[in-house]
Amino acid sequence: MRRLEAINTIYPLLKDHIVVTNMGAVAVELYSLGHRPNFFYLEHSMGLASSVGLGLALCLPGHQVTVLDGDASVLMNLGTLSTMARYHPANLIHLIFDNESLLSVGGFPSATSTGTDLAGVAESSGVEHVVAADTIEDLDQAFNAAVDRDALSVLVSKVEAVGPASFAMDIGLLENRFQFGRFLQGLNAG
Ligand SMILES: Cc1ncc(C[n+]2csc(CCOP(=O)(O)OP(=O)(O)O)c2C)c(N)n1
Ligand SMILES: [Mg+2]
Repeated sequence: MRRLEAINTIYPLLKDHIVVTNMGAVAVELYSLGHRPNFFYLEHSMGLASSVGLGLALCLPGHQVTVLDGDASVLMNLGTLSTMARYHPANLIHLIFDNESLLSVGGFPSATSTGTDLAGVAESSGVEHVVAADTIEDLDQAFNAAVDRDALSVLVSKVEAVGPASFAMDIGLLENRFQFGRFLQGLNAG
């Protein structure tokens, strides 16, 4: 499965979520499907999209938060899974796209290419609902179930190591930061 196709499948639901993405390819791909003020592309801070998403989910329990992450980024912050399991916010979905590669910096193999099983790590970390969904149909079903579940879900999807042709995004880092911040402030005011 291609990640762009996978994101496109869940995009109608993402439109209503607070979404935090990993940097690089996944950010560009979500952006290419249509930017929204509730989308935050966490640039540079590799491994921390899930930590930002966890913080937002805990602070905004009335809103669904979805993190779109990458295998190598999760691998360099594995403690995020045990912290998530410990606080298990019911409104958090952590979707990890595992292309077995550090694709956005040239395509070096990550440890999932040599056997590390991120779904297994999430389960061993204490996350109750972990689903491996490697086809569009399975991801569609797993993501919808996660939204309906009202419990922390970690989804791991194997995807092809294919990214966008260009990494250019017509939104500045600071523009995204301020727009997203105002969106969150609006939620609090409402
Ligand atoms: C702390 C840190 N180290 C390295 C980088 C450079 N870097 C940016 S994206 C990336 C690879 C991310 O891999 P993955 O999370 O699997 O996502 P993919 O690119 O495969 O979609 C790296 C090494 C960075 N931004 N920050
Ligand atoms: Mg990767």
